[in-house]
This record gives sequence, C-alpha cells and structure tokens, in this order.
Amino acid sequence: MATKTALITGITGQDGSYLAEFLVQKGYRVYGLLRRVSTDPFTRIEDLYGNGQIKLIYGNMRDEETIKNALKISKPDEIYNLAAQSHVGISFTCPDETMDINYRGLERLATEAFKQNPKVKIYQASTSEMYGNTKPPQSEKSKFAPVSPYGESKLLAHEKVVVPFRKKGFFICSGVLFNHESPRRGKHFVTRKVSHSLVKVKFGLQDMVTMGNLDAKRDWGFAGDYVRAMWMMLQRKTPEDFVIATGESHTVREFVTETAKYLGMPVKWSGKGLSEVAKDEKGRVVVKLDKKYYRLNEVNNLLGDSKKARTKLGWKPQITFKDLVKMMVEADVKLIVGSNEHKDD
Ligand code: NAP
Ligand code: G4F
Repeated sequence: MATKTALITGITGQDGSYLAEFLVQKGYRVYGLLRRVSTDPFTRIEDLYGNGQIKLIYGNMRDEETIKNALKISKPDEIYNLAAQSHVGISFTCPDETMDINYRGLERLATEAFKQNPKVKIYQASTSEMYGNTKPPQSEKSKFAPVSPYGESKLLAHEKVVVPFRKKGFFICSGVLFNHESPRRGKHFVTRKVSHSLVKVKFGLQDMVTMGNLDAKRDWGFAGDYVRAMWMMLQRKTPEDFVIATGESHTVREFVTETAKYLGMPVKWSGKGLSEVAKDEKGRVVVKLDKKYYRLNEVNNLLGDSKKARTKLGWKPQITFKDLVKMMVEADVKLIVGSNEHKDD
C-alpha cells in the first residue's frame, strides 16, 4: 500500500504529539503546522518521533495564506485539525481569539483543503464541552448546549463547517472527545496541575496548591487511547461523528485524593465552600481554594456514552482512572525529582 500522508494542526499540543507518534508508527508521512511563538518551539518533535517522517511547516489557523501553503506543501490524504485555544477558563477572557482559531480556523482549513483535494479526509477535534450541562450520560444523541465561549466556538465549527461540508458529500467528521490527559498535558489543566503540584509538595518544593471548583465531574481518559480513535474514524468509508469516553466519571476532589494517595501522602478534606481544605497526615494544608480559579459558568457533570465507537469502530480505552493517575504522578516524580537531583550534583 502507498505511504499515506497526514497533516496535523496542533502538532505541538498534547494530542498532536501522541498522534504524530502513532501515525509514524503506522508508516505515515506526517506534516505538522507550527505557529511561531517567542519561546523555544517544540521542534524536537521532528527528532523525537521522526526519522525524517515528521516535517513542520510554519503557519497559523488565523492566517488563510499559511493554511493554503501548508496544504500545498503537504498534499495530505488525511487532516487532523487539533489546533485550538483549548483552555475553557481562558476562553472567557479571550472569546474572540478562541472563536477565530477554533471556528473560523476550521472554516479556512476545510474550505481550502476540499478545494485543493475533494477526496481528502478531515478529522475535527470536537468536545464534550459542547454538551454544557445536558444530563449525563452524554452520547451522539444528546443535546448540545455550551456554556463557555470555548464550547460555543467548537459547536459552531461542528454545525457550520463539519455538518454542511458532509452534507455536500465531503469526508469530514467530529470526534466528540471527553477529557483526556497524560504526562504531556499542559500544567494549566486541572489533572496535570494537581499531579505536578502535589509531587512538588511531597518533595518539599512547594507548600500547597490553590484550586477552583472541586465538585465538577469529568470523564477522564488517557490521550494515547484517544488519538487511536481519531485515526479509526478516518479509516471508515463514510464519515460519522463519534463520542469517545471511558464511561466513568470522578470529581476534581477525587482526582486530588487519588493523586495524594498514590504519592503516599493521604489527605483528609474539611471545611465548606471556599474554606474547604485538604490536609496531610501531619495536619498541614496541601490544597486550598481561591475564587480566581472558578469559572463564570461551569460544566458540572460530564460522563460519556461511547457505545457507538465501541461497536462501530471497535475502539475501547486501555488505561483506567487509577492507571492514569499513576502514570501522571510517576512522570512528574521523574521530571521533578530527577531535575532536582541534577541541580544538587
Ligand atoms: P493543546 O495541548 O492545548 O494543544 C493545542 C494545539 O493547538 C497546540 O499545538 C497549539 O500550538 C495549537 N494552536 C493554538 N492556536 C493556534 C493557532 N492560532 N494556529 C496554529 N496552531 C495553534 O490541546 P490538546 O489537549 O492537545 O487538544 C487537541 C484538540 O482537541 C484541541 O482542539 C482541543 O480543543 C480538543 N479537545 C481536547 C480534549 C482534551 O481533553 N485534551 C477534549 C476534547 C477536545 P502552540 O504549541 O503554539 O500553543
Ligand atoms: O482541566 P480543565 O481545565 O478541563 P476542562 O475545562 O474540562 O476542559 C478540557 O476538557 C474539554 C473536554 O470536556 C476540552 F474540550 C478542553 O479543551 C480541555 O481539554 O478543568 C476541569 C475541571 C473544571 O470543572 C474546572 O473548573 O476542573 C475544574 N478546576 C478546579 N480547579 C480547575 C481548577 N481547572 C483548572 N484548569 N485549574 C484549576 O485550578
């Protein structure tokens, strides 16, 4: 079979890195869109996963010409649109930027991609955040009712780009993915913030971690499992949308408790509302709350029903909630204690 070519937008992000790795292992030629940032870009991705199979092209989802250029250079068979302003909390502060990247960005990309090659297949990174506070469990049949600018932008991308292009006969589909995490997760998302901070607390490098809403429930899976589902969706003959989730949900508080337990630093919760704290066995406060980490609107309870993906794609997650906590804590211990030991040398 001829070598396939994929273009990944958002290749420097959590999912982009796992997907690039996965596609290289499948023998793909992989191109990634890289936006210029002032700090050192993650260009090592080319060396880390490549052997020359990953090539990066400068571009930006906000700049049509750069998208055209990336498509002309890469000539992809498959496009994975993962680029996004992906932080829900920040979307309340930067709604226009969020809309321009997440919705208009897909519009620019899909319009040009289908013009250059009507046969190209496009995966769109949709999200459980589009359900807002629709009653769980959420499936492909549940109502979309976003409560954040991020959720709105992703819903517009789905309804105004994915659905109309598909109606015209093009191959484009949405993966409605529930939260997925990993040691590569940005530290401003709650799971990584907790694993990274509590490891520092455990090793005496930080006193405590300050957080927001502990009652929110999320259906947390492992990013490595979820990129496999993205690829599976594009191997089908006809495009369809799929919910990808573990089917198990936990509160943010439970994630903290499990992380602390795995670190051998069990915590007890006390207090109410903003005065709630978690204390370790010596009675030291290791988690406290601050209003600034609460959102204007909150999605309270996400729990996905991925029966359709399990039946039609044959997909199922391999990593459990406890495995995920263990994996993230162990990676952060290695990162933090490893680097600390290095500093002492
Ligand atoms: P992430 O780690 O935040 O990565 C986002 C990527 O988008 C980064 O590579 C970032 O580049 C890139 N990007 C941002 N703005 C851009 C622009 N203007 N032009 C080009 N690239 C731009 O996100 P993730 O967790 O990997 O998620 C991947 C996708 O899945 C996102 O679309 C997200 O909204 C969606 N999603 C994620 C989850 C989840 O739980 N992880 C769940 C459902 C849906 P820089 O490195 O330059 O910032
Ligand atoms: O980790 P989070 O920031 O993820 P959130 O908002 O669920 O969004 C992630 O998942 C979506 C899929 O549903 C993706 F589409 C999106 O791109 C992103 O990857 O927050 C999870 C929960 C929220 O309820 C938040 O209010 O944790 C709560 N939380 C409590 N304290 C906190 C904190 N979140 C963050 N980021 N930081 C805190 O200190």
